[in-house]
Amino acid sequence: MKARVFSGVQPTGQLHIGNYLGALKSWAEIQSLYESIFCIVDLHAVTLYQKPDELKTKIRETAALFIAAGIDPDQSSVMVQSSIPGHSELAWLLTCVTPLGWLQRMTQFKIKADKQEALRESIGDGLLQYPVLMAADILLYQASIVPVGDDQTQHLELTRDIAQRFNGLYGETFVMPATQLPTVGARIMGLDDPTQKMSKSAEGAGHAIGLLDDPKVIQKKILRATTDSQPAVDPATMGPGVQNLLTIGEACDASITKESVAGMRYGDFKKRVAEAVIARLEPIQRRYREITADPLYLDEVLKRGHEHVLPISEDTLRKVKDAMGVYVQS
Ligand code: AQP
Repeated sequence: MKARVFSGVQPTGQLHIGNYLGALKSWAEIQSLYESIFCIVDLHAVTLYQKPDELKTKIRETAALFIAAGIDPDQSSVMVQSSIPGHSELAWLLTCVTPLGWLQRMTQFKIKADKQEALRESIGDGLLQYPVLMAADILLYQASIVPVGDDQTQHLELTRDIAQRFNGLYGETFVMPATQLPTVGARIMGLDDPTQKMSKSAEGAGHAIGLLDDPKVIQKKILRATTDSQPAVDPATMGPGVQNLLTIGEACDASITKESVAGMRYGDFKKRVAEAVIARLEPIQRRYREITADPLYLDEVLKRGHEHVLPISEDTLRKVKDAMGVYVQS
């Protein structure tokens, strides 16, 4: 039997090159080796307010981008988190074994809670509980491999801690999942500020390269990306902005290396990186347009994904409930 892989993306904002290089690209590369489940995590998206109609559109757009980026629905299950009730049910059961202190220590919680406080908004409980829901997503399918960008490493450690605690309290129930980071592109930084992770929720038109950005827009964003005061690429002393562009370039085109760009003036280097990104995204954008031209195809893919994963989720929940002693309907 093949080991199982699970990973997900929130259907919020514009999917960007960081999501592609940190997650989707490696999913497509490894999917034939494992039994893969790729999920549109809409329950995570609503930890912050989303306009309902926009969220509905984004769920479909995200699913279409998964397929356009190379996820093959004949090989992998593409499904929507809220379509499987087990995600929220298991999240509650795991909440009951998770100490509050573990959640309050999560870096992403601290950053997002600070942001909400700065906006004088009260901090939603969902923001705190988010990592337990993520643990439930993974443990529900007994996934042993979770390919993510490195911003999720801490949440994965928490998932293992929760699984270990549950197994310790109630007996061996969950498979222990391992993180799998891509070798290049595990953390792509913002083009406007290379000290910040590229993120869908960040503001600023020049922050991220959207997977559906027009080639002219991509070129403009890269040409304007923050670098440093040096005139040309010096691999020994390059700052975080140049390093980030190099990482993006290397991950999009293997002929771009530290050695091949050494000494290039920044203008030429940026043009080279822009060319590589545009060439890498062109077939994805073309395929995306084909997929979205046929809404029935997407419905069918999501239905198939749902049907494949539902029995796995029901099996785990039955085991968890039985282990905890809560009522299992026969
Ligand atoms: N910058 C990144 N570099 C590499 N990988 C990344 N991922 C996200 N950003 C980068 C990986 O993409 C997958 C989906 O993550 P997400 O849906 O949480 O995307 P996001 O861009 O982080 O979205 P948000 O809404 O803006 O979230 P916050 O504000 O939390 O950053 C994951 O595998 C992630 O590692």
